Amino acid sequence: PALVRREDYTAPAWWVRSVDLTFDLDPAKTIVASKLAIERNTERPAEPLRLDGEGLNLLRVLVDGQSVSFRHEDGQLVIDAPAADAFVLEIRNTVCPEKNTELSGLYTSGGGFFTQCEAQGFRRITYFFDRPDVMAIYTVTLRADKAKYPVLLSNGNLAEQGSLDNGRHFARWNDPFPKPCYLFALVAADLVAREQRVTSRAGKDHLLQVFVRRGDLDKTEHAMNSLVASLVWDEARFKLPLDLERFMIVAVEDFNMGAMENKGLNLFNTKYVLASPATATDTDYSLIESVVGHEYFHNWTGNRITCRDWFQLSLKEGLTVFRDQEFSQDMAGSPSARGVKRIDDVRTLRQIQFPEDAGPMSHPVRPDSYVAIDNFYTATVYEKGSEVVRMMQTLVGRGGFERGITEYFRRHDGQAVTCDAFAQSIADVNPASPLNAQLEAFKRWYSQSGTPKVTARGTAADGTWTLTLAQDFGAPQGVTSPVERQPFVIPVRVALFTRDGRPVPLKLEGDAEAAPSERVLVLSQAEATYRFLDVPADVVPSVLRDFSAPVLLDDGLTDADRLVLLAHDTDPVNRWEAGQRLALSQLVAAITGDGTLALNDAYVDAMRAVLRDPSLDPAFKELVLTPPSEAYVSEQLTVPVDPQRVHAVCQQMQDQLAARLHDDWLAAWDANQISEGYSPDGAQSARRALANLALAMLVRDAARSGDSVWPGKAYQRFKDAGNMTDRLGALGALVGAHSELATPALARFHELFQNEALVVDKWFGLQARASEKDGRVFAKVKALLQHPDFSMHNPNRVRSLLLALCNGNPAAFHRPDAKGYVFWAEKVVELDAINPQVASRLARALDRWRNLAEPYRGAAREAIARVAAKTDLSPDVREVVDRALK
Ligand code: B3K
Ligand code: ZN
Repeated sequence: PALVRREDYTAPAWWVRSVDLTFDLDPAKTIVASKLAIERNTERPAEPLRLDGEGLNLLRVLVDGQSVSFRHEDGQLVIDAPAADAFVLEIRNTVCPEKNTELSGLYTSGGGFFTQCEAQGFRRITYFFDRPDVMAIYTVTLRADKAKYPVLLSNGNLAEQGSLDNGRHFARWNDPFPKPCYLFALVAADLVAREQRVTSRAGKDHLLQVFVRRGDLDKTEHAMNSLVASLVWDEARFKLPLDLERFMIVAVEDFNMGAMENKGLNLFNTKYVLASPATATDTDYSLIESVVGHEYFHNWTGNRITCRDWFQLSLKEGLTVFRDQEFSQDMAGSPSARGVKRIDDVRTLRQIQFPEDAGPMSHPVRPDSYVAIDNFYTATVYEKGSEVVRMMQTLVGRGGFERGITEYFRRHDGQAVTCDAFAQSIADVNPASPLNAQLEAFKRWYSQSGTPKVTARGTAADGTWTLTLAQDFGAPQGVTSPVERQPFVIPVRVALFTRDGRPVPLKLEGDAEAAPSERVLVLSQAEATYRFLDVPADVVPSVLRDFSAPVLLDDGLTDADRLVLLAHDTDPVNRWEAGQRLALSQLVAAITGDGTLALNDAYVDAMRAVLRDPSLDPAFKELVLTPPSEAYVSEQLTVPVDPQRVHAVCQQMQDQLAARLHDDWLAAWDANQISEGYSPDGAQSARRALANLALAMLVRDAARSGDSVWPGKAYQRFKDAGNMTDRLGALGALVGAHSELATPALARFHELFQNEALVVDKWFGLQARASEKDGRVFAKVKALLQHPDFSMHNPNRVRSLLLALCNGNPAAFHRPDAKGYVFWAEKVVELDAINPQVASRLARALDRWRNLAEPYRGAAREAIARVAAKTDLSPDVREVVDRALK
């Protein structure tokens, strides 16, 4: 398959002004009639008309009502010499939605019709210029059997509906806003809707609808509340109102990703819509809030202003992730709840994006090339892209950033633009900011891949504290860059504390005034030195507070320093990080040493102090008391990774925390019981999170000591729980400790929830992620593949079993006998024939094979090579395995 390059971008030779689509929907054979008003782009040299199409059955092509000669070339429909500079092109073709297992284009799910067009699904519906910079006004008519498909939806506003012969009916929709075809959507299904009318600040009325299958209506309240909150927030924070009379969300069970921001008609994976206390966890509730927010925010950042080409994907994704993160923080409210959300985001970034950027799929936030664009919906484009936007906000201030957003819309509303255009808007309205002064250098965050490493060293002498910051901006291993790499512009938030925890005012030499507690330094050279005046002799620096830049930090602190920060830092991120680093250094020492761990007393005492501190948010305690994951630990090693050894040492850590803090876990469990009715709010979910961790620790410790009280209590809790968070927490505690009661509990859980698809996913997922012991988990997953509820055709199921094992359970997957890799290779190939996008995600489970120790490394390489040797791989999987082997 061919490589597409950013530098090859050219503007389209033709524009489409309007699109009129008519669908005669039938699962086996849907007829698509398309009428396009086309105009030559007079700024381009004359070129043939080339329309993208994939797997279509073409019936006819007319130009201004006349037949025209055309040919097929490289999967495109080519009309060599259209007679005029403006004409109407009519195309009629058929597609077969029920055979569309890729879930891209028009497909069936649960007896209804749904679409997914981003990035290149529209070409699987009809011939078109399938590129985001061709924007048109759409009119869509849907015709279908009325009894089977009572609800007919498309983008925009409903213009007309009525009955037709033979029990069929129709609906016509108009979308007043020009859009690229990737934002097109249709739905035809038997659905019901929760509806709510809202009035915006500007006084406009809107109808909000959440469509779900009959029977799921009682699970839509939270999604609707989240939608209303999103609307209110975007108007308040960024002055961005809803621009349509009607805004619809539709839940669908078979969906390749989380959700899709089609104009006025968002399609959602059921996982990010449906919630009831009995079926959804607190985490599900907060994910729903953030995904509903994310898709809603796309209406401006993505839809009103879209991407010029797919290399600019982060223009909409990085920015929209930033917006949803800010939204969730604002919804969380208290400073500590905001901190907890930030820690979550930082953890995701470091756990997923950092390894991605150090492995074979490393790419800049604005990639330079791709084979399959769907492979670039990555943590780099999304999460690192969001960090890049966050750094801009840090450099221009919150108010300056809001002004920048306003300017961005003033300049580019209705256009398809680049990442550069966004950065320019923010910088231009903040002339005095460091972003403006160093814009070109700042934009290296878009063009240079890899995670820079920052070293911070402080020394004190004569009342002056000198901080030297240095950055290593060299290429990550294995990355060759076409241009010479240059330093990044890195905002570094710094504070200083005395050893008894008092913040020290920061008077930077040259500053008129001292900053009372924190100063943002902007490192833009390879190295810089900063002198702070009037600083007491013995201070502990807190560097990169709030994770002010997506970098690896070497702060050179001692354990004693970290204990000070863990006890006193006023920044939740660095306070948490101090604890993580204390854990990490012990884990790494044991892994690279003789494989045995004995937690030091200072660390255990510090963890006890956190657990007992009545002033701390229970959610924060839960984060601090959760040691770094095996995947994260593995990434920190400078020796080849033996996943079994990492697992063994991490297990020792958990066992020792369970044993040595036994009484404190007991106290935490007791202190965090909730007697009021269930609410997914932050305060309650914080307490449940800590209580569930305490329960898991108590059950784990009981397994060691042979005591049966806590497993019994967990089983009781599992049976009686009034909500899914507590039920799953108790079940997880039993499964995680390999308790004998896990088996009956799992059976009971399945029986209770067998008709709740999203809960069945949890049931698969819990078993696939369970802590490995003697190969049991791996064997169980293989057995579960035969379970009647498992299907390779449903992406949620595949994620809950296969991705959970291969991506989420290193010790079960990386086996010395290589069976995990053999299994992986088989499943990648099997899945690729069904759904390349999902297969390609699974293919990435071995991205980091080069870091493995033998015998894992050789066996992993062999498995990748086995997949790569197949000649009929999709471009998606082909790109991933070829890059892995390169
Ligand atoms: N924009 C979509 C992702 C589309 C993925 C295509 N493979 C959802 C989102 O980011 O909001
Ligand atoms: Zn998005």
